[in-house]
Amino acid sequence: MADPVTIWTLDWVPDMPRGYVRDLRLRWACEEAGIPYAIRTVAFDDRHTNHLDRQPFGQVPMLEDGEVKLFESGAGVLHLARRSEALMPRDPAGEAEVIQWVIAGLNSIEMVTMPWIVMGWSGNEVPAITEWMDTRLGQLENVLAGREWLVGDRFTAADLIMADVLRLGELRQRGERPASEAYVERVTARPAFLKAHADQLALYAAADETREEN
Ligand SMILES: N[C@@H](CCC(=O)N[C@@H](CS)C(=O)NCC(=O)O)C(=O)O
Repeated sequence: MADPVTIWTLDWVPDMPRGYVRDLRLRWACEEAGIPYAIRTVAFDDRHTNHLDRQPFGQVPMLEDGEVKLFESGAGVLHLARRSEALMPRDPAGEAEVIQWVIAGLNSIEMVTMPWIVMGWSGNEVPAITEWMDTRLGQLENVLAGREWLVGDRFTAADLIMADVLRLGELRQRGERPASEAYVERVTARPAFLKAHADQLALYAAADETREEN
């Protein structure tokens, strides 16, 4: 049996981020890899100050694996991928490509999509941000039109991160990108994703009841 890890998340969140809190990436990776994990929480209400020693931005998730203590979901997923071939091939070229695409998902795609999404919440459109995102998603669509998976011929941590970035409803409703849509459908149909997603929703449904009692 693989050594268990601890995934830290928030003890409660409002409806909106449920199913999207990034501890899901770590849960999903553990489910894919067969790594046992425990969930622990920090309080939502004073999240910006109650765990700064472990996450300097007052966010989640964090991952603990023995002496390894990490923040940043991408770092956590890559750490888990080093533990399991289910997430990352062992040949140097395949491993390097997974790292490359994980970073592309976070630093070339999510780095552009998140400002666009936050801009939408604020209602103040900045056309340059929209154009930047449309271009970037169009480029990714061209990549995904030619392949089923980002690295080699199977699912890896690169797909976990990329599909998690792309699955936001706001992005999927903007423009026509059939290959990206099919990719998100395919990757998020995996049993490991469905379990991680359902478990996160269950955590917050249970937290609602405790919160109402207090
Ligand atoms: N780059 C960070 C982003 C972490 C992040 O945005 N966490 C959100 C939950 S998904 C959070 O903690 N939000 C609470 C807040 O910022 O107040 C990562 O990937 O771990």
